[in-house]
Amino acid sequence: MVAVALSLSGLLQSPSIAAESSVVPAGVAERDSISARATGPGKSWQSAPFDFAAFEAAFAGASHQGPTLTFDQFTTPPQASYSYATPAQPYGGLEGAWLLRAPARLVYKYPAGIENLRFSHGMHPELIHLADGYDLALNWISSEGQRERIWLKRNTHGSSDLFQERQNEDVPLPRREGGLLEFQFSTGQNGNVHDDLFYLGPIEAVADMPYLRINDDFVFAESSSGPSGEPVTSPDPGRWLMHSPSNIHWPRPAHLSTLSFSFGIEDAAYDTVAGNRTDGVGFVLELETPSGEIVTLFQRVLEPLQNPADRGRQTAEVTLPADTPGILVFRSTPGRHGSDAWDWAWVEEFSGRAAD
Ligand SMILES: [Ca+2]
Ligand SMILES: [Ca+2]
Repeated sequence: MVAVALSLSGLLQSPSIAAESSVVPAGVAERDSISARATGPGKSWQSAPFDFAAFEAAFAGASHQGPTLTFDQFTTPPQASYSYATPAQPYGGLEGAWLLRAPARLVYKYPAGIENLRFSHGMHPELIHLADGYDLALNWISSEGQRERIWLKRNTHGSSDLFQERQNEDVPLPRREGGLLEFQFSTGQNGNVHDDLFYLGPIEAVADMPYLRINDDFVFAESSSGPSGEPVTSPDPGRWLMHSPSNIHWPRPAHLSTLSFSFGIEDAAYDTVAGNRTDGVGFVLELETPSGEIVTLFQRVLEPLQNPADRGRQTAEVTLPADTPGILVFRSTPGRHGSDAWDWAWVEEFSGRAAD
């Protein structure tokens, strides 16, 4: 007699049992329609579809843990984390990675403006000869609940010589305002959850454009330009080189009420022993309104060679006019004496406060 268990985990005691799943483009099982099927001589059985709603409801009140999504010096934990059979737990084999079992979901706030997402995943090394693999999809979920597939990978024996290795991904993210980013793991080509123990993380978000931060939101510049016309560069997280003349352009966020930042000139720019003699750098923040009017919000010239008070890190906090749309422009200029020699300026940590 063939014993048939109706739970997915029970069915998996038999290697002859596969799961039946609906197929969406590229063959990944939809998360609400996985069911298991058993066949024997002249007979077959099929379980009820896997009840993801009940599965996720069982996590009510639980803390949702998993790999953090890192951007520069900022980290974001998952808003929700669902892993079959056991909760996500840190993986000792790779710093920043967590172990999960398919089916699994991890949900983060969608990192608007992020250009690429880099992350690692892979089968637990002790199970690579036992498991048949898993599928991983990245989805955007709109605030209305619409789901759009961004990327898909089938990590299955035969799909890649790299199956047994750590998978290092670099996925371009489409620009989306708001919504959620979902990592969706399903049980793979044959729908078999047996030994589907894998890891995910660390997850790193990448964007080159300067940003300003308003609480947990990042607003990325539309454009920037350094002295040679190339976009400004960032030697350290949150810091941008503003050798004169440079500029950064942002669309003015409607709810932005104040903007603070730090700025300065490298010590080496006025190292007279080395022969370096900057004649000063101007720093300007302007708002260009749709009618073409330029509203100067902040202006300061630093002449550190002559004025010790102008050396080192300076800070500013600027109040923006309410209800005035436009383009925010931060600029560095050659200063009062007009030379751009040794004008090694920088700016960092644009931090905004939203109107109440
Ligand atoms: Ca599998
Ligand atoms: Ca100068």
